[in-house]
Amino acid sequence: MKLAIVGPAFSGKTTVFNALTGATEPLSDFSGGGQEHRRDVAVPDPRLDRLTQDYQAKKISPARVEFLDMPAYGGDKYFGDVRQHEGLIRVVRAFKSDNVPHPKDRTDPRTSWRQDLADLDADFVIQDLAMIERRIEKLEKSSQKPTKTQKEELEELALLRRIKPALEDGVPLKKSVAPEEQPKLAIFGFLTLKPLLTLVNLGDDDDPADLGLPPPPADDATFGPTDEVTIPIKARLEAEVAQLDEADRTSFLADFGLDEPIRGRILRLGYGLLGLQSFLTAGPKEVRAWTIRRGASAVEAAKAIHSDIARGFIRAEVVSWADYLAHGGWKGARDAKRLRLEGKDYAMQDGDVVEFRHGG
Ligand SMILES: Nc1nc2c(ncn2[C@@H]2O[C@H](COP(=O)(O)OP(=O)(O)O)[C@@H](O)[C@H]2O)c(=O)[nH]1
Ligand SMILES: [Mg+2]
Repeated sequence: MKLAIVGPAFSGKTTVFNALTGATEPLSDFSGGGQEHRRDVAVPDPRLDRLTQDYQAKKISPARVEFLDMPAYGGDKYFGDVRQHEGLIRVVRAFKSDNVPHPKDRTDPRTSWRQDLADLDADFVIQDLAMIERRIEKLEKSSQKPTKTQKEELEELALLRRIKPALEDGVPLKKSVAPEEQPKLAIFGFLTLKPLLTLVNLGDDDDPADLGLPPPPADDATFGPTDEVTIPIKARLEAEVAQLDEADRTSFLADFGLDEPIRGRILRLGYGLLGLQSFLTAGPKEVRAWTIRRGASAVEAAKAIHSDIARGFIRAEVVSWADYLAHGGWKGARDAKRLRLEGKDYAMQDGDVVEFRHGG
């Protein structure tokens, strides 16, 4: 999973990056666009800890997520780069500081974050519209000639003409295009179709309610790719938290009324927004979490491990995570007849513990 951090200058993007990855990249000196940073992090997963213990595994391989802290906001190259990413984390500023300039001189944090978000929404719409217009223009010319691809070109042209008006009204494609039609548009990398998580960056002592933020969602696991989620973050605090060791972390968080570092939460939300889930494999050599689409079949899951396993697929032996816990592990679940033999088409569930049988 790859997530790009985007937003206006000095909103706290690099601070968020440091909070999410534990890096200590230098913050903006306000002279310009800033650097690009990239870092991979392990997705914390208590299920893996349990498996490691049960199997006395030598190696633990968590799922990984890559974060990219994008430099200066704006310009064709910037938006071209953003298009390459599977999901976006937007950061807008709601902290008050006389030392940190606002690129549009918006000084009241209670209102500025909403204006900044509205600007970002509008920019994304404009970028997507420009892309559609360029493509329509090109197709109008080329689809006149009878060629092998003429039929597809005409279909694409019709589709683009159909989705354009809503965008002209400022409606993101995620809202105007039916979910089952959205995959057809994947090749364009439209910005308003991207899974989106918005972080409103508060000062250390701010209360989200004072800034008009909606109460945080109760269950992070319920979100999917068509949802848009906005949550508060105290990025500067969280970046400090990321530098503490386990013992200090808990008391530091408690002092600020927080119950866990925000990284875990953002990863959970990211998984949901990108429509992803994990399944688990376990043995004495290695326990491992694998990332797949929600709704992926058993044979797709097998392919995530190795194409040979998918090719020679015989069956999947599956214990759900709930059964694994309820029966004290794989063997207990098997003795209680909770081990299931599933075929290629079985729809994988988050946390399934799996052994694939394959031949050849
Ligand atoms: N008070 C306060 N300042 C912050 C917070 N987050 C970032 N800043 C400050 O804002 C400035 C810009 O932060 P940076 O992460 O470099 O922003 P970027 O340009 O979006 O990458 C730095 O001086 C930070 O110390 C925050 O949560 N509270
Ligand atoms: Mg930066």
